Amino acid sequence: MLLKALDGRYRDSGDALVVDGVALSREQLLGAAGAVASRIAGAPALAVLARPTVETVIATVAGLLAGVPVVPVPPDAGPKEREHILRDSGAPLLAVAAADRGVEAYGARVLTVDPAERSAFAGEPGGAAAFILYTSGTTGAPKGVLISRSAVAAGLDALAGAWAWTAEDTLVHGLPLFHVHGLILGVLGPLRTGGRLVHTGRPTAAAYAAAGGSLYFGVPTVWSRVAADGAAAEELAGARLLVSGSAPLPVTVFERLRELSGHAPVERYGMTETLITLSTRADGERRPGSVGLPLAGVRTRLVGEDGGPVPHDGETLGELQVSGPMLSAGYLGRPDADAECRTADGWFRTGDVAVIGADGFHRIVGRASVDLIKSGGFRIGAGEVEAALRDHPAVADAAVVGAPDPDLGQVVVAYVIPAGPVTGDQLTAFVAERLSVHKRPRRVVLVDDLPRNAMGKVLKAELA
Ligand code: MLC
Ligand code: AMP
Repeated sequence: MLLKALDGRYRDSGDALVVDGVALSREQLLGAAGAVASRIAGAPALAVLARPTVETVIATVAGLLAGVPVVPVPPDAGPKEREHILRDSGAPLLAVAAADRGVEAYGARVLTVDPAERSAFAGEPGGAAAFILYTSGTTGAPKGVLISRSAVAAGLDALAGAWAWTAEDTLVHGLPLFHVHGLILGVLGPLRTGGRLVHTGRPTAAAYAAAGGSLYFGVPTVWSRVAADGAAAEELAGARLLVSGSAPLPVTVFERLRELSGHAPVERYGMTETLITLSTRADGERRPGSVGLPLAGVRTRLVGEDGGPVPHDGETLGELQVSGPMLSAGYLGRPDADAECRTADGWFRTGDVAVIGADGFHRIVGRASVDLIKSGGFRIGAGEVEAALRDHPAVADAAVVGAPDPDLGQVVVAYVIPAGPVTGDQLTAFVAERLSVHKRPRRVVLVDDLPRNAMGKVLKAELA
């Protein structure tokens, strides 16, 4: 069983989870998810408007019970992005909470999730894909990553091993429920290990401090805000393990957390396409700036620009390639994109530049492409934001880069050649309305021209 916590042994042991203040026991979760599962059985996919609510958790579990791939839709996705996800995934159903039943579903049928419903689902889970998760590439619209049930199981079990994660743990986080971090690790993790989940609605320092958990997840922006709020960080002294991931954790934040909470955070590395592949361990060294060792079943290698192997000497940079049982099954309907990131011998090219030490510890140095930006732990493709900006009638051309930022790691900055009167704030609002709000440029610079090479390609390194 994928979600061990929902089988007979655990069912009656109190609240399984609390999401933004709403509690559900395992019985309630299984009953409500069973009712949804009966209604969706046989569908090719189930889109879920993934607000941080118990309805999102119920719909996700329903998809897993019925063997229908779940397609989380970011709740703040503007019309352009939402329509793309619904049409590209082919999901005929969109699960929502009652408050959202009037939402535009672009041809999908809206299905309202009722947490009070109870029904046993007797069917057997069918298809192999558990999730189709949309994520940005360097260009174009987001692609759907096919994540199998077996990848989820292997990925979660490997993390449970590394972090000594058991049914005794209460996991606390407030991350969005439409990505690997918040949804697969943060919701299915506790349902697989049998532990409890407290989702705080938003990942604020105050909410983390008040939650009293044993295991805490955050992206570096969250940990940086916790560390800046000394009293909140001190409240976490009673926890067992603080885990950071989705972007590089600054060494200063690592050290500050250790000083205030007494815990050296565990840092782990992954991607939507691979789930988590590297981590420091609960029972091992937690080295600032390092994402540790391969998880169970994972192999890694570094490849140089000439395609040859790179020595594991802690100094020489190479592209990180990974293999393991938690890797995705490819991009939905995009064999071309898939072929680009898999090698002939079956390894996944992460696009991240790393070094590996003689002791096997990995350090992520950065991304090979300037066109993938990480802001607050969200992955943002420069090409998608540029395309949205070019849809504005007063934009002649645009180039988008990530600039360093102490809070968000990187911020989206747009260099725009105007074709008419327009302000930066108008362009920011324009992008925020069409795409997910976090993809909006936080700074817009109006320019007469963009630096280009002889081929006419914008020199982004000069802009960044
Ligand atoms: C602001 N808002 C606007 C707006 N400007 N709305 C419309 N138009 C505008 N111009 C609103 C937003 O909707 C939101 O409202 C509010 O302002 C705050 O938004 P924000 O400024 O974007 O939030 P911020 O504080 O910057 O968020 C920081 C953060 C967030 C850390 C909370 O970045 C976050 O949740 N990050 C987690 C990303 C994550 O989980 N990544 C995992 C990827 S998986 P409202 O209504 O919402 O308050 C992965 C694999 C792995 O990477 O390894 O884990
Ligand atoms: P996403 O697909 O949103 O999961 O983003 C994956 C990318 O996030 C990776 O390719 C890395 O660039 C980055 N990433 C994830 N975890 C870490 C980490 N611990 N340190 C540095 N970068 C990370």
